[in-house]
Amino acid sequence: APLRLDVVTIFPDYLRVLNLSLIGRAAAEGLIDLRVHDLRAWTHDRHRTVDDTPLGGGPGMVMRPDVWGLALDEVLGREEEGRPATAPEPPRRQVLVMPTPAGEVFTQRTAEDLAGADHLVLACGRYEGIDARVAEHYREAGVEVRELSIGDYVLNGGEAAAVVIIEAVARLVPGVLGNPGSVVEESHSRAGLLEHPVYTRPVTWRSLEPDPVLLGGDHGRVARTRRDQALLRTAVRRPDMVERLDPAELDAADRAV
Ligand code: 6GU
Repeated sequence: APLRLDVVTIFPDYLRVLNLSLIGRAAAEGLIDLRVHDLRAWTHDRHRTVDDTPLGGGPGMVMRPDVWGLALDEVLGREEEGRPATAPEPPRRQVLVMPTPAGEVFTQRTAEDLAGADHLVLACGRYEGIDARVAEHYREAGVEVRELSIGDYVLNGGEAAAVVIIEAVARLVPGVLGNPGSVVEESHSRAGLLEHPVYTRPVTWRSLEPDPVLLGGDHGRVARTRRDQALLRTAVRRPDMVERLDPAELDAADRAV
C-alpha cells in the first residue's frame, strides 16, 4: 500500500507546493497518497474559530484542543475503504507528527524512521502553538506522537516544516526517487560526513579547475580524493559532525587529511 500522508492545517494552499516536481509525481503515480485538510472544516461556530487566548495570560493565540480533537479523531481513525469492519486489521504503523519549534530535532534518522510508517498525520499549528493536551491525549490513547522541530529558528507555523518533513520522508519511499544511489551517497547519510563537492563540464570555467584526479579515470584515486574533500569540508563547516565520527570508521589516509 502507498504511504498515506494526511496534513491538517488552516492554510491548505500552503501545501500546494507538494503537488510540484518529485512529490507530485509520486502522488500521481500512486506511490504516496497525500491528502490536505482544512482544520476549519471541524469548527461549528459562525466564525470558524480555531484559537483562543492563552490560559495564564501572555501574547498571541493558542489553538483550541476541541477543534483539533475532532479533526484528528477523524483523520487518524477512519476505516479502510473496501474492507469489512469485521475483517482482521492489517498491521499498520500510524504516527501523529506535530511540527513545533519546541520539538525534538528532525534529522535524516527521523526521516528514515518515518519512511517506515504506513500512515503519517501532520498537525500544523499556527500562532503560539496547539494546546499541549492534544499531544498528551493522543499519546495516552496509544498513538505514536512525534513533536518535531526542523531547526533552531522560529517559523510562523508548522506548514513550512510539514513541507520539509514530507519531502525528506517521501523521497525515501522506494520508487519515489529516480536514482536510489543518490539516497545512500548523499550528505547526512550513515557515513556522518557532508557530501564531497561535485563538478561537471566545462573542465575549465573562469580559470577554475577541479582536482585533476577526477579526470584521470582511476576509480580508486577518485574515491580517495572525494573522501579527502568530504573530510576537509566537514571539518571546516561542521566540526560538530567530526566530533561524533566513529573512530573505527576512519582509515590511515583519513587521519592524514
Ligand atoms: Cl516545526 N514550527 C515552527 N513554528 N517553527 C519552527 C519549527 C517548527 N521548526 C523550527 N522552527
